[in-house]
Amino acid sequence: MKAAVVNQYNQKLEIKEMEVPTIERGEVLVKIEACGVCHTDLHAAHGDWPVKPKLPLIPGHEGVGIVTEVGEGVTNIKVGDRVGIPWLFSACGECEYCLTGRETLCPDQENGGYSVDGGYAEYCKAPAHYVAKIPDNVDPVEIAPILCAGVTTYKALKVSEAKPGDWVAIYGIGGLGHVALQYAKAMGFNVIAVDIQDDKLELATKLGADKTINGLKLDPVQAITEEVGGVQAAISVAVTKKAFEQAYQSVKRGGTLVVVGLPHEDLPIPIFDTVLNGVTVRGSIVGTRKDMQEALEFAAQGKVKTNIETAPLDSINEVFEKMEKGQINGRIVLTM
Ligand code: 8ID
Ligand code: ZN
Repeated sequence: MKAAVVNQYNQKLEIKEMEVPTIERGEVLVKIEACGVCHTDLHAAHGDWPVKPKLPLIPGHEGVGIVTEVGEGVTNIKVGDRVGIPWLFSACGECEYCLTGRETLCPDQENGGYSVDGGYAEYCKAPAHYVAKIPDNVDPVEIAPILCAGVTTYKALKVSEAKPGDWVAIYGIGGLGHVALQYAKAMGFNVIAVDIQDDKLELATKLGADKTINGLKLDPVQAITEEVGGVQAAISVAVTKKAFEQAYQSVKRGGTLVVVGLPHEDLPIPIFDTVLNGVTVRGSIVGTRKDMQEALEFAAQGKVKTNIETAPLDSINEVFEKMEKGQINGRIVLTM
């Protein structure tokens, strides 16, 4: 099979022929149709984070495809089913987090396209209990970004505890942000989209954002304070510290900053303001299998639509280059 492989951090990916994975008990083999390119994959290829991915690595955690083989003992998935292979590749099923429906916090989890090989390939294997069943009648290419961008931002909005009618700010209208704002609208929030590029803000308006702010032209904190008195929740899915600082400052008293983007920097949080204003800062990592079902359902019902462009698998290095330069509006999805 053809695959895109990270051999060393900060080097171009190699497109090479590899063995199709052999499945074991409880696993399924998936012929990948499409795989979205998440900024996390770029962090992985750069070895940006404290926890490093395996090497060599086939990245990709937005892979969608058709099951061609099922291992012994698999009862929930059959050959011919369309499934997605997400970041939460597997969890132990036994720890306090798994037992309380918080499997994304499992310390023994594996991560697709990070600790194990992912979807930048013609085939990928995964445990049957952790693949996402893709609803009927959706386009496999369009649905791919929901596997990470969708579920992650849907979950972040849920844990923000904002209520219908509240103002919510989304910082960073990229792959995650452009679906975040649609989930936010579908959940009944008023949405302010913040980015540093006008074309991304035009897309945000088209997708339903109530207000947009270009952070290079206007101070978003001042604008948000003046226009709506601060937001109940700010979700930062940008990849710069500056956006996180501004997102924190945009939150009104009693509000929440949800930290989702993962720039390799620290976020200095002022103790005095956090205490006096009763602000919550919380991290949010992808979503559980139940969150995934819900996030996919929003898309299947047409309430959330990804803005995608396709590219062949072997153009991954150019796709990464575009991502680094901020030249992708929405998501690029690799097709096999
Ligand atoms: O579960 C999680 N927590 C999770 C899941 C998936 C992805 C976290 N992530 C992380 C990724 O690893 C990455 O760090 O979320 C971040 C965003 O991923 P993405 O949406 O896939 O990246 P992108 O498409 O490149 O979009 C980034 C956007 O941020 C904007 C850019 O213009 C772009 O639209 N942006 C930047 I960079 N600086 C900004 C600023 N100062 C900004 N927007 C507003 N203000
Ligand atoms: Zn991702």
